[in-house]
Amino acid sequence: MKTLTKIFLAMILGVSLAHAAAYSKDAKFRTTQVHITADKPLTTGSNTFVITIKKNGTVIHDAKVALKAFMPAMPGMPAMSSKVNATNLGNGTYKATLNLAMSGTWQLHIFITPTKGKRSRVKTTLNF
Ligand SMILES: [Cu+2]
Repeated sequence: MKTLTKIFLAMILGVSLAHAAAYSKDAKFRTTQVHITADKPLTTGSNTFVITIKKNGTVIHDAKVALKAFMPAMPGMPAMSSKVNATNLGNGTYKATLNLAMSGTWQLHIFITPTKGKRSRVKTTLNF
């Protein structure tokens, strides 16, 4: 009976996970809002993010976007960083893959350069 309940719960969980991003986070700086998602839970190594960018509630669909993740040096560990240019998927969404060499807290900076107007930088963290 207990085993059956577990299997049933696992099935429900599996179905709901299939319909939602495994990872999601929101961050903002002034009027610039970013919504970050990943299909898989954050892990050591390669992580692919899809980011939606809005300014004053309107999507920014024509920006150059770069992501930088870094971790300062710690005792016994050198500073680590990973920087990439994101691919524009259209409709205000951008995709980028970062290499996160170890688990812990990473600082994430998202650099947004629109074709017109000011550049902006949104800062947040990634924890896993
Ligand atoms: Cu570290």
